[in-house]
Amino acid sequence: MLIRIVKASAVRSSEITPKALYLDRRRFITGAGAIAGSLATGTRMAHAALAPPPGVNTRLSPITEGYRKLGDKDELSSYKAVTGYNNFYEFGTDKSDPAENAHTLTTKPWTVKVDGLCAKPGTLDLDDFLKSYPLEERIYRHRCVEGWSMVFPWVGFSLGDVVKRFEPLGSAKYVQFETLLRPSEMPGQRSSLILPWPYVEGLRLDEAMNPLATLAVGLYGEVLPNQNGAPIRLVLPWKYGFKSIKSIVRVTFTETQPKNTWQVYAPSEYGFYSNVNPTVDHPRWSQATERRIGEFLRRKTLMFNGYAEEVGQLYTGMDLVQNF
Ligand SMILES: Nc1nc2c(c(=O)[nH]1)N[C@H]1C(S)=C(S)[C@@H](COP(=O)(O)O)O[C@H]1N2
Ligand SMILES: [Mo]
Repeated sequence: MLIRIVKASAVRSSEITPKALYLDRRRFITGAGAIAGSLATGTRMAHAALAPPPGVNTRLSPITEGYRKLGDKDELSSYKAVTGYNNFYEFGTDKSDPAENAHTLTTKPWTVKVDGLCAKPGTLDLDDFLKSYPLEERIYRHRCVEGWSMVFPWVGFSLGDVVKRFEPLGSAKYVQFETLLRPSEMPGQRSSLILPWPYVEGLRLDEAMNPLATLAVGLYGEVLPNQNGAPIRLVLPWKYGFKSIKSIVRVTFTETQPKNTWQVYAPSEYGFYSNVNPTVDHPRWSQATERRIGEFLRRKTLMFNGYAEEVGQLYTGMDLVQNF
């Protein structure tokens, strides 16, 4: 089973955001690099209009304002869309399955094992571990390889700060991540036909150190809903969404390029780097455009999802077509 193309009719904008709210929304998230007061105010207003319903998930605090450079036409996707239209095959392959099924996942207690080529390996209790990382809100575009996208505020911190703490050895060139394997709570894992389990992903170490690379524990100011990868997941906004692995239980430093699930499953269709690139089509569909969830017309996909300035230097001299 391969990641499916989403039909434009699958989600109508009226299902995502009630029309009155949609029309009411102030759209001030503009201007490359603009982190001015007016922008902050605009973002807060947008949040007020799109905020999660009260009492759904625990509010996180304190949160400082992090990266939020967006384009003129980028508006926040609604909380309902962000938490109701998901890919998390451990809970089923339909977009609505994770929201329906992921409540069965126990996220406390949660431990993350760190091993491989590093000076400070160990097993961390997530609650303790989180205390040393101040939370930031980062607003990113999120582009799935299937051709749809969203924009929304994550809560988290830099992956690079975490990586440093484990002191990777000079021989460590890559880092691999692994999702929880718990078929009793993850119904999709009861079938090996869906994907090989557990889901794994990898990055080159310098990619992991890029300031955009985020470990997220929340979104829209709240604790991460299970369907979005609770209690901790990666967010790599310049790469196709499948690189942003959910519900992480293990981090391993390696010398050789680690496996990633979608590449193992279909090597002719999915690669290791998987940077968003409108000039390299998927063998079965174009990547030149995308559908922003909640919008009708498709928009152009941007090189590195619009983050070329921030991450382009990681790939100088590389053949971006060959290394899809
Ligand atoms: N463990 C795990 N991580 C995963 C996936 C998955 O099926 N299992 N799906 C990926 C894909 S294809 C995308 S697009 C994003 C979706 O994240 P979202 O549901 O929070 O939008 O998660 C990624 N991380
Ligand atoms: Mo995806």
